[in-house]
Amino acid sequence: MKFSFMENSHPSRRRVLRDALTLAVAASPLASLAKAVSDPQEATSSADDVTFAAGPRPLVQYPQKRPLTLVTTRPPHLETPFSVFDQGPITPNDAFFVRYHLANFPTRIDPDSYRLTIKGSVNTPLSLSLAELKTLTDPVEVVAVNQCSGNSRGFFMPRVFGAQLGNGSMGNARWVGVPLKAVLEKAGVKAEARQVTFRGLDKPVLSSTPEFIKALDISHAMDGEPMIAWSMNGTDLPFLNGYPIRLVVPGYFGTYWVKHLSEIEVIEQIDDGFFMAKGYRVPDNDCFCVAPGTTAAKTQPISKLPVRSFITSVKHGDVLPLKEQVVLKGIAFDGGAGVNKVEVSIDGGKRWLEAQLGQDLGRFSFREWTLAIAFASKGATQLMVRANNRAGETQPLRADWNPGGYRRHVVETTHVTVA
Ligand SMILES: Nc1nc2c(c(=O)[nH]1)N[C@H]1C(S)=C(S)[C@@H](COP(=O)(O)O)O[C@H]1N2
Ligand SMILES: [Mo]
Repeated sequence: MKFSFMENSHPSRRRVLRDALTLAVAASPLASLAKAVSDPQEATSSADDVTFAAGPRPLVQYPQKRPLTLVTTRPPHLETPFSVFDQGPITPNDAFFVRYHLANFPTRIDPDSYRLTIKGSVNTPLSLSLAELKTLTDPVEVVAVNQCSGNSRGFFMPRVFGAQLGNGSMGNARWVGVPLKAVLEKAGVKAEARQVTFRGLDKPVLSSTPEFIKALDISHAMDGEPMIAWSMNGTDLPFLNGYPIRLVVPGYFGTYWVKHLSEIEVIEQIDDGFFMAKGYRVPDNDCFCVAPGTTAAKTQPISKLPVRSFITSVKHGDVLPLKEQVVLKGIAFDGGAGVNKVEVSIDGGKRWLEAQLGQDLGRFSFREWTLAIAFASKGATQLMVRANNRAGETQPLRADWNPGGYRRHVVETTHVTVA
């Protein structure tokens, strides 16, 4: 059966939904901030217009968040309304997307008694308070994109299982914390170490559901880039983005960015937990892709963000003026090589024009781009945008396919009319 939010338009159904959301935050110290979900009838008209079979999606409001696009309620998966990405290269905390796997996520955390445990193949197991963590070494800062592996999954053709995400499961923020390396060095990693695993405070509801545990190779964990962050855009992490501390893995998909980080374990084998060995894997080949409808013989854990770009100033169906200057604007990003060129086509891909790049906030950040154009003729046309990075990578004109619906990075096309 096709799920439609309109099914909730019956008053009693509507109340059930609203109560379920209120319940999720009722136990939280943030409860006073919680707003019930807006009327789904009303919300459908204001939500992002995603052309999914499921229809337009409603907006919901959670603590510390402005209304965000609802994907699922239990556990919460909320997307950033796409218009936010046109308002600057940094995604505001209250607009930042939210993704959880397990319904039993924390609603109350006491920073004074919070502990981060470091155990396993180390010389000195540690249990650090937040104060100890914050003073362990000089804090470091990075502007980095957190993008869900399944961002844009809803556009996969043929369609794939999993949450049908639009383009709003990504965000760019300034993170402050300590390098993971500093914490591991304090504990003293043993020579036999092969990987480091991370878990947060959220727990499965059923004991048969696997815990959310992610792993990085020891060389990556010790290379100075992954960090344990407590600050996002100059303030504490929002509760739903991992308060009080989360792992930040610049250049890597969001799945590794473990929230409410509570336990780090150094292990002497390759982690065989569900979320490394079964979930979040991509075909083990150059394009991380297979022919639609097939599966790969060999897979590997998803890792770095491919180069990607969007037009943010124009949306599908917009009408643009003839023979007048229009400044197109958007964002581009990659896994850390750094975006060095953005090209735009206003004629469906026949000719490509080089856009001007905006301020460089670092190689893991969104990079804004602009391009002044003028249309010479009337009628329907397609705007396209393609980014390149310093590693010589670019975006494909035809979408790659993989069964998980991961790492979409096809050249985006926006259908407009010139009149
Ligand atoms: N503790 C915990 N951390 C987690 C997850 C989770 O389910 N639990 N999901 C991961 C996934 S898949 C993504 S995309 C990011 C999303 O980060 P955000 O909710 O801050 O946007 O968190 C990651 N960290
Ligand atoms: Mo994700």
